Amino acid sequence: MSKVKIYGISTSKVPWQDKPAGHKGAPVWRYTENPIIGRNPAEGVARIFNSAVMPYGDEFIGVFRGEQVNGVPYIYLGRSRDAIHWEFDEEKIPFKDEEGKDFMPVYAYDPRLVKIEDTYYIMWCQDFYGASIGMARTTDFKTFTRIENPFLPFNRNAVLFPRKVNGKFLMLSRPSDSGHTPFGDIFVSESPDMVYWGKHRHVMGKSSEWWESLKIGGGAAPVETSEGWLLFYHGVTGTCNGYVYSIGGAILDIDDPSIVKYRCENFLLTPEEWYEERGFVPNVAFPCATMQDAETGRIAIYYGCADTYVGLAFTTADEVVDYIKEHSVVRESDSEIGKR
Ligand code: BMA
Repeated sequence: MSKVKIYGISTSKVPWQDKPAGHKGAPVWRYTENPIIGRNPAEGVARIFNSAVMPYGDEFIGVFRGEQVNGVPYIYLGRSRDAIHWEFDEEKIPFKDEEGKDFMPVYAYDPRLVKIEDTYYIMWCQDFYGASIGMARTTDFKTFTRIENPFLPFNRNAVLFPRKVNGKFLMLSRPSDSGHTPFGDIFVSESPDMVYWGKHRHVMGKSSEWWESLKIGGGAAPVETSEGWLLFYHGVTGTCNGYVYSIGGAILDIDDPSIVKYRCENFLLTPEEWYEERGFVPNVAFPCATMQDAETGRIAIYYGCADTYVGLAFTTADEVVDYIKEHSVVRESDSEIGKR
């Protein structure tokens, strides 16, 4: 029985392996059969990574970043019985506009998937006269209706909260530039209707810790717990040979998530395995989803590896919350309401 309570979508079928004996550092450990999705996973798709999954009926469903062989990223639907072995649709997700006409983005990458009430929302990065956030909704994973782009360019790494807070939809995002963005803080915005977004607040910025000293960005949808919103995000450092992406953890105030209650100064996972260090873009661990079981507190983290593979890592709500709290360093710009 988990001491830290998990609310929201929960599945007892969450993939799981026990923590290996002798595991050191943060209480996040990798699936021994990683990566779970290898190269050339579908016809015309060279690599799948940075993807989001969730339970659906008795099985699992996901939105996957598929890098086509021509280099253009798109989103593909995938299904699984065990949340480890995935089968992908041959065609890209067929987005429509509100009138039901085809409305495909020019490109689409880094999708997140969030269910609020009876509707599933997909958000991703796309071209809106520059990199920005695209969004669509579905209730059946057959019809996908694009809704208004929430923000002006340039912006990336948007992820909705899985329920309304104080009657409003909330979404994290990371304002950026048109390139590989050498800066970036996480902000939260609210909306009454998923069309108009405002009341933007700063959530948290980069830190002086090496692994997140350049920029940070939202990752998996925040998990509601009895301690606050548990956020797995990415932190980036710059080296002479490129960026390194690690997974970080923080806990946001449940009623005002612009306030960071705890923020772990240590990374939870940093590229160390061959599939994280070697690939199209080396040294990338990029979390986009979690699945959890409220009863046991088990959490499975899905993360993109080296812009080439999908990896799976495990933790428990009790262990990761304790670790984040024990190693928490919260700066003034994190703990304030984020309005200037
Ligand atoms: C970011 C995004 C991610 C990618 C990362 C590392 O800017 O494009 O999709 O995983 O760079 O290349």
